[in-house]
Amino acid sequence: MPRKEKSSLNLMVVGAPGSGKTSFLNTLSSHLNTYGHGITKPSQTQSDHLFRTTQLQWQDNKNLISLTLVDTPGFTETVLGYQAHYTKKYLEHQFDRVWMEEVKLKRNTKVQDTRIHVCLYFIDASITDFSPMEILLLREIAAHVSVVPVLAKSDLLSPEELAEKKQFIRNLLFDTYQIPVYGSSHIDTVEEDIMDWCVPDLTTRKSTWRPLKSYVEWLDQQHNENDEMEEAGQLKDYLEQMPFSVTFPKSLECSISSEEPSPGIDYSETMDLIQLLLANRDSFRHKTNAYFYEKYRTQKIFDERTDQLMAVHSCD
Ligand SMILES: Nc1nc2c(ncn2[C@@H]2O[C@H](COP(=O)(O)OP(=O)(O)OP(=O)(O)O)[C@@H](O)[C@H]2O)c(=O)[nH]1
Ligand SMILES: [Mg+2]
Repeated sequence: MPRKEKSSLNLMVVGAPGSGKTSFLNTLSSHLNTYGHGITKPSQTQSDHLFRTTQLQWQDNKNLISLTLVDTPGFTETVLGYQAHYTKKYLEHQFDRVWMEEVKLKRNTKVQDTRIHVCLYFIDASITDFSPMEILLLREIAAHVSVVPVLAKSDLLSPEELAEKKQFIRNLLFDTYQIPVYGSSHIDTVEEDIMDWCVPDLTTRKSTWRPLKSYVEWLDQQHNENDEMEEAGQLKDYLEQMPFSVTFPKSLECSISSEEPSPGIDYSETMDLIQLLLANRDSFRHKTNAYFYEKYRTQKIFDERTDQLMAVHSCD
């Protein structure tokens, strides 16, 4: 029998209180249970102050996937600054664990990677703007991990409202606040050879910020001119669809939801999102290692050298 390929994905959910973060993680687990060949390892849950971690293993015909799901509580506006601080600390702590292993003389190559590879940011369907604190939180997270925005409880919107809301959120993220979420045209290049489809400037890899409309047009042009630019086509499709709308699947809606869903709502985007997460798990992991961790590590070395130099100068 061929050996199964092993891979992993560490996923965190953050966002508005009561926006369905925990429900989505439950939907994801039950989807894997139903459509995979079962969750092979009983899930293990650990809780600390803010972060609730569940580990599961899932397998399909070819793959054995370890999933770590990190749930966080939604916060009201008054404590968003606190949430931004602790979320950043949490993400950096996972980087430090890898760093501490790297500087050991004898490294343990089997140590588990606890760095978060992707963060789903839940945006309430009633959003009219991001508050300054929410922008701070989003920027902190997006500096450490690929952030995939999602529109929560989309069943409460009509199809027209949904399309309008998605366009509104895309404009807020890309054009008004320029938040470097997953797929945006921004990247601080710290390494020349970062290769994956979410790296924006596929030909020159410069650090640029393009307004969404012209960026999508540019991707389309790249894709049409060069058949090999399949990534550009995928990225364009993603940018046109994001934020994915998330809703209970039909089977769960009546038993769990306390609110009335709109009739005839399409649940496929929840499944599209799950597919995106699973299909791009290697790319998310790669970006965490080659970009976010590398950026953190470079800064850490720089800070340590600066401290050493300051100490030498203060002794003179
Ligand atoms: N209509 C509708 N209701 C939902 C959906 N997802 C969750 N809910 C309901 O919304 C409420 C909150 O859901 P949770 O999953 O606990 O939300 P949360 O974001 O984890 O909440 P906090 O952890 O308190 O921030 C529950 O009553 C759910 O049944 C959805 O997609 N549609
Ligand atoms: Mg919750």
